[in-house]
Amino acid sequence: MTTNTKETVLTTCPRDCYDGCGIAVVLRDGEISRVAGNRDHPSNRGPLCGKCSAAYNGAWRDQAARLLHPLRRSGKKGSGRFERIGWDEALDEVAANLRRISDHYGPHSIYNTHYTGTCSLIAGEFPNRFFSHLGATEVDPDTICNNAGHTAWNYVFGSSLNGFDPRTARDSRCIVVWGANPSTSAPHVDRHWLGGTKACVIVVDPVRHDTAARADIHLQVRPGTDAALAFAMAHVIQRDGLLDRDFIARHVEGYDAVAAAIEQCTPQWGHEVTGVPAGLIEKAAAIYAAGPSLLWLGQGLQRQPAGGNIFRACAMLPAFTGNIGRPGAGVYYLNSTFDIAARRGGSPEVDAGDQSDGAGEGPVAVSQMDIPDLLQDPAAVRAYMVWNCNPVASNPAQDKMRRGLARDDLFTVVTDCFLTDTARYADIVLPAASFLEFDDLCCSYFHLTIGPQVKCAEPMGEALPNQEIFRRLARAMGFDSAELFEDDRSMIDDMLGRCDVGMTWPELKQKGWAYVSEEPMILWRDLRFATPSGRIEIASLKARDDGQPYAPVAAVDEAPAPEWLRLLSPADKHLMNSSYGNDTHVRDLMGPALVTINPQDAGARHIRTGDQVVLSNGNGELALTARVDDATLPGVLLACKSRWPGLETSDANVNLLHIPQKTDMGESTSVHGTQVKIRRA
Ligand SMILES: Nc1nc2c(c(=O)[nH]1)N[C@H]1C(S)=C(S)[C@@H](COP(=O)(O)OP(=O)(O)OC[C@H]3O[C@@H](n4cnc5c(=O)[nH]c(N)nc54)[C@H](O)[C@@H]3O)O[C@H]1N2
Ligand SMILES: Nc1nc2c(c(=O)[nH]1)N[C@H]1C(S)=C(S)[C@@H](COP(=O)(O)OP(=O)(O)OC[C@H]3O[C@@H](n4cnc5c(=O)[nH]c(N)nc54)[C@H](O)[C@@H]3O)O[C@H]1N2
Ligand code: SF4
Ligand SMILES: [Mo]
Repeated sequence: MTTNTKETVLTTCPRDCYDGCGIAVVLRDGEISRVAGNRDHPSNRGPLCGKCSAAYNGAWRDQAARLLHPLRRSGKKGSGRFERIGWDEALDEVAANLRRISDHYGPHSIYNTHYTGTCSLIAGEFPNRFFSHLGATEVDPDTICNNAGHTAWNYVFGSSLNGFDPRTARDSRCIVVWGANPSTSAPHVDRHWLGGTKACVIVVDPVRHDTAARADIHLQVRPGTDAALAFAMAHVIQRDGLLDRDFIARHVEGYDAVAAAIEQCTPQWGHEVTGVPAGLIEKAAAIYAAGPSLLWLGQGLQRQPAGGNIFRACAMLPAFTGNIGRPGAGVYYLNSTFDIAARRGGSPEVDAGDQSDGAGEGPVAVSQMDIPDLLQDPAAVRAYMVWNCNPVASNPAQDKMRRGLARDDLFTVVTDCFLTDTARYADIVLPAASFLEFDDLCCSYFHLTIGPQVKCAEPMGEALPNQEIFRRLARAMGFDSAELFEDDRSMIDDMLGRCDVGMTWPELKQKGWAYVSEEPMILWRDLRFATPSGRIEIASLKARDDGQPYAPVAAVDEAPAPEWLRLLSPADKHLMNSSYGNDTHVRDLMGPALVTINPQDAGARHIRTGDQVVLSNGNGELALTARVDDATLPGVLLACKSRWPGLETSDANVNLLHIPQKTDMGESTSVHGTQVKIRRA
């Protein structure tokens, strides 16, 4: 007798993506046959993005691509030669090394580096309890991505994690997307949210990407000049009587500290320093001020040397026009959807737990920008514990990263689903289960939705979810604190209870998603801000105490010297950071690594589309294929991030050229401030 069953399981995409899509997994006879979009989910309303459709039906379910067993290095570091070992042996070896290093040199010489490989709550946070207990040094995760923006908006609003509810756009007359590229980094937000709005869409970006091309107004600003653009827009608002003086008097600190500077920043001056036509500055400012307006500041925007100042300057626009806290008006960087859901209770995040008191000192965080250098120093870093990230592909100074990881006296453990470029340097590799293989909770950081991550299959080979790996490692270390062993279901029930979406776990699994509230939320409605004054702080004593300017300044980055160009390396349409870079179908779609160059710069160097070119700076040289296109400004190159270095003909990706210069605040990456020369190969 043949059985022939078909079942659909609703789950959620846990990638580091604004969209937070719903997934429908089709099981035939209990086995996954297709991973597709959940058409009833409010974010995607149909298919998944192209990259996930490919990878979730490709590499992520391919036994030949996945890591199936713990491995011990059997060749030179980086050679990728390993032998299969058992879990007990692997964990005992890791535990013995961590104990040895901790006892001899202190636990701070063990570095915990992680980020958003999976953003599901337990798999993304639980392992930090282990490292916190151990007293390891944390590599501050946000410093590779968005910490300048967080730091700046903490000064201004007292939080960078409370944005707007996208559904409030039904009341908006204007939506500004500033330094984000949703057509790539949030494809369903781009299609359904921006695509469906009647509001005037204004995009501010040096690149005419698809969202910019479709916008009502595109302000094609020179990289790193956005603070000046914000000041010039504020000039128009001030000059034309568009300030909301009542709102400023009640809710804003520091208008007086910038009013004189704004007076100086005419649209004509703005044009000269930013490249944006004065008429467009006037027009955009008037439409924004009339409101109700939404302002979305992208993560790309703050990956500039003065990214923090840029964020503080942009905040003047909502603060001085009252475009926050009412229907259709608001500001957005990221939504911490779980925190927003938990307003009525405590925070539902899986917190990192108590710090070890045995170690005598709590973990200190260091910036990702310091890691390439620190890895060269045997006295500083003795163990490098990597999970949920791929630093060889994603971090700056790729060459130096590899040299550091090649150190024989560095004990490296990598936990991943795949044998990444970083994993190739590991002493011990631990195989992680994928999101299709265990239960967890997910949320979107744009939409105010929470979704279940539902187990659809047994983990491949001997892979285990992050949380189970670190429970077992805690046992191998002889730790006995109860929080290190908490089980998944108890954490899920606890978080669901605290975030109060009115659904139990079985109900959430059935429905596939839940909104934090049925009706659109007006975030910041009470206009109470967690700043020292309780108001929006355009000028900030706290910032000044931290060595920052008291208020934002109308400064721009110095223009590159002759022959030098700015290199932008934002999100790649076909990848999720470096994830999917090993999927064969995705690789076919991507083709060779490209650099886009403006016809003017190309002509001066006799470069044509399809030519091999070499990009160079103090870090080294990288060969790419040229694409001549006026989508980028003269003086600006575009080459997307995060291809797998080891799969490139040049054995490197664009991070070879990324110099780890810190932003003005938050010790964060300024990758989009990178400068290079370019020539024909
Ligand atoms: N040039 C340039 N570089 C950049 C940027 C840029 O704009 N330009 N952007 C930066 C930004 S914004 C970010 S966020 C970083 C991202 O950099 P990383 O944090 O390194 O992100 P990924 O490269 O995606 O690496 C995530 C890894 O986690 C693995 N993974 C997925 N699910 C799981 C799981 O359940 N368990 C475990 N253990 N592993 C899992 C994936 O296979 C993948 O290898 O890159 C930064 N690098
Ligand atoms: N397909 C795909 N989606 C992703 C990711 C991915 O790798 N691939 N990564 C995810 C992650 S980790 C993140 S952090 C987000 C990032 O997504 P976004 O927030 O969209 O940020 P980026 O992709 O870094 O860059 C967005 C835009 O910033 C612009 N930009 C750079 N410098 C400046 C400047 O000085 N001024 C202005 N106005 N604009 C500037 C770039 O030209 C680019 O178009 O995307 C997430 N989504
Ligand atoms: S990566 Fe983003 S767009 Fe793609 S399926 Fe996941 S949530 Fe949706
Ligand atoms: Mo990121």
